[in-house]
Amino acid sequence: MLLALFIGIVTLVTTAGVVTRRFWLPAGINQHAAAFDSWLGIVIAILGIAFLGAQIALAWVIWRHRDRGQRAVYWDGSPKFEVFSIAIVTVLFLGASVGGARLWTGVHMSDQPAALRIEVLAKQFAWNFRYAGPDGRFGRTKLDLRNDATGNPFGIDDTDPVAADDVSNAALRVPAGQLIELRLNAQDVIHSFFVRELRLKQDAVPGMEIPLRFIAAKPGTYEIACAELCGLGHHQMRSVLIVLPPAEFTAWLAQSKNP
Ligand SMILES: [Cu+2]
Repeated sequence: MLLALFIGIVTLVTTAGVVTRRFWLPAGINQHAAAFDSWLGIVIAILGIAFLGAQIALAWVIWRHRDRGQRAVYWDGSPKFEVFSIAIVTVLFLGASVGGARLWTGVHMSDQPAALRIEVLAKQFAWNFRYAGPDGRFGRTKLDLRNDATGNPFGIDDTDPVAADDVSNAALRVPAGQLIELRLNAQDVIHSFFVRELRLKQDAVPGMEIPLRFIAAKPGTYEIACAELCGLGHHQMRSVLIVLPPAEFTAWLAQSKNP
């Protein structure tokens, strides 16, 4: 009886939190985020109805068959009902993935040329970002030059003239309203680049260079979190995405130099 009441209360609080948007993501900062939110809203509404139905049924069964001193009975279940529920779940899951696929491919598979490419190096437990500088070309790097103590996490080779204007930074600065392409790489284990306001999450895998494209329309500072449990210091692995008006970004890039 008490258990049925408890389930009812937890269900109500959870549902109310989502319906009133108290448990929700922070406001998005681009078109993708808006499209993602409306799709997420549909999926959450469908799942929410299923969740409510299942929890109410559970509470009802617990209350209806509570111990009143009667003999326990055993029920074999109903194959028809099971097949029916599996069919419904299958349709919902396939529908959700087909419906969401367009949104996903729009972000990840577009062949529009990016205005700016930035290399991202994830490692235990920090993020580093590398810009090609005003010449638009990334210079040579060497693994044995990688050194955090000297401020050169990418191992940029200063003897290469192309590398002279390369910029590496622990924060990610991007110009607002332009298509950015990150090239994600990991030095040690799998990490995951996650910015809630962009509604984007992508693993960074050692030995792979994974592209991730986005446009950040609204200037501001947003948290970058590592979304893959990557070791003891995982909770400290964060940085910031700073979205700047394009002119400010160009000025920042021009005055920053390879350390
Ligand atoms: Cu990590």
